[in-house]
Amino acid sequence: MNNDDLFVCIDHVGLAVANLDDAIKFHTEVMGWRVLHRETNEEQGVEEAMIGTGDQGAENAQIQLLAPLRDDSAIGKFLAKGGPGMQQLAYRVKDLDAVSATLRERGVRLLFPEPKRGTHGSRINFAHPKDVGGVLLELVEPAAH
Ligand code: MC0
Repeated sequence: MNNDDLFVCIDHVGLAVANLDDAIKFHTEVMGWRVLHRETNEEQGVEEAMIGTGDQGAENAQIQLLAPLRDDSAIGKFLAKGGPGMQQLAYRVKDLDAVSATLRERGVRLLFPEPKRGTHGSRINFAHPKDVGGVLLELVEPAAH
């Protein structure tokens, strides 16, 4: 990573799914991935699982399965509008506050005034899809574990 790089790498790609257990079954039994982590995030209205290879550490990009806890959650609305599919691309950052300030200076709207809690205690925010080429972009600062 260069000093003036904003992003470290792709952290994960998020797929909206209607039912987490069904999606896990498909992605493990058919696609051959393994579940690396699973949690519920009440604030975001999601039940989620991170999948990858068995010996993969969190340093590699993962696939995130996102199922809605409520119809009026971000994932619930996404599913109602277009059905299951890729909902977000997530870039890893070292310093979310610094990257957020830079992006705001450059005219990119972030969806939350302050960071939220994401997977595994990470700090997250999102850039509006209309400002980044039609993709919902999540910024992730991993927790220091
Ligand atoms: C909406 N749009 C999208 C989009 N969602 N474009 C690309 N990807 C998406 N996922 C587009 C719509 O098509 C529409 O375009 C415009 O953006 C406004 O959409 P809307 O339908 O009016 O707005 P809403 O109410 O559906 O909200 C969209 C928004 C929302 C992105 C603001 O989903 C949100 O606040 N997301 C951030 C939180 C989140 O996604 N949480 C769940 C993951 P047109 O052209 O029709 O105007 S939680 C998570 O990921 C955590 C656990 C983690 O990783 O740690």
